[in-house]
Amino acid sequence: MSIYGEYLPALKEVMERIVGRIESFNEAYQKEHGEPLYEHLNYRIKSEESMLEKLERKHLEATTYNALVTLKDAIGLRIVTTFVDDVFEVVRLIKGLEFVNVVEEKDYISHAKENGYRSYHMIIQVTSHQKDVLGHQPGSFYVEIQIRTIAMDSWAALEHQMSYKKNIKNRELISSELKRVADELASCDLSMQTIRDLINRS
Ligand code: 0O2
Repeated sequence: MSIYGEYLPALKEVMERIVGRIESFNEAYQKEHGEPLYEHLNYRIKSEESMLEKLERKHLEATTYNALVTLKDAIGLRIVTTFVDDVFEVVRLIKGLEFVNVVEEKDYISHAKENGYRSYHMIIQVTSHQKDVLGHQPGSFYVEIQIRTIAMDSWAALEHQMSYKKNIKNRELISSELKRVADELASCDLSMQTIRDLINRS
């Protein structure tokens, strides 16, 4: 039996609904501005294995309720943009969707994590005509969305590799190098944005 119980079809439907709307506003943006709002969009339903691992890590019982309500990232989207301003435009557009209720926001771009991690995180609730785990119909399901630039995304992938490696040598040195690079990338992101603004204004 799946950790998602009978709700897997609903999760898929909710994911397709939000992804579809984000893809259509990207198309509309491209038509209007001649360039896309984001470079790519990845999405997934967290695998059974990862969900069970996370429940255990968080000392939570392996129940469908905990997988879908206590943890809120069974559905996850990552949107990667070229420019920093576009991250905030994506956030604005998502907030404007009529079937979306924003539950939590973490702006790790304005306030980077100590290790240098930068990204904009949102937890949203998406309404669906399907029944949810609380028995409500129409129901609602949580979706975690991470929005960041290409530079922030490549940094996070590299840092993720390190954090998952056990017995790594020179961890402190690597962490401080990662932090240094994160700050350099943030500075390049700002310069890229400034140059783009100059080009657009000229
Ligand atoms: P997984 O297995 O990747 O999904 P939580 O609510 O437990 O997910 P938290 O800290 O309350 O965690 O939420 P936060 O800070 O919004 O982080 C959620 C996710 O963002 C993480 O999922 C990572 O995918 C990513 N993330 C957050 N901080 C970092 C970081 O320092 N480096 C990298 N590479 N990614 C980060 P989890 O929790 O790892 O679970």
